[in-house]
Amino acid sequence: LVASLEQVEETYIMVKPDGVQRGLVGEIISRFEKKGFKLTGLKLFQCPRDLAEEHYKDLKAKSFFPKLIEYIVSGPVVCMAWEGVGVVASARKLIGSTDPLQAEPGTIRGDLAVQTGRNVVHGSDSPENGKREIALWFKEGEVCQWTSVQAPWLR
Ligand code: RTP
Repeated sequence: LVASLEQVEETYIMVKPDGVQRGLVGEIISRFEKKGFKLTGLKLFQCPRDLAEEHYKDLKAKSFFPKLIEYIVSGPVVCMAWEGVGVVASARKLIGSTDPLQAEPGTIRGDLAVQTGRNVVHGSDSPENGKREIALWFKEGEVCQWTSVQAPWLR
């Protein structure tokens, strides 16, 4: 199987507080499961302010940064680690554009969101950030490696 030789990556996906409040957790998890990726970490978590600031540190200079931090700490989030061939870019495609009005129908944001400041989900933008963010949001032992018997069919 050719694709099995390609790079298995990991990415950090997070249902933001609006996604939890609106009852979209199952719907969002389902999209990544159905695509064929492997869930390796999952928890409901009230994010402390310092962690939100560390996660979004590259956006510190942006005018929307304070509002973004308020949003992320406003209620529990669902933290997820997903593994798979090309999962980082593929997850970004499944999620859709940052501005939900620009996101294509069929994507999570295109189907389920309206505002950039309430765009229901986060996904890492590179394999390096995937690793960095999983290490930031999960403690040792919370990410679980397991063998999927479906994997040979999916890769
Ligand atoms: P994310 O990191 O959450 O997956 O989002 P992204 O890569 O699509 O977008 P990014 O530019 O990294 O922005 C991070 C999050 O900040 C909020 N945002 N608000 N103009 C605004 O009010 C504005 N711009 C960005 C969004 O929640 C965005 O997802």
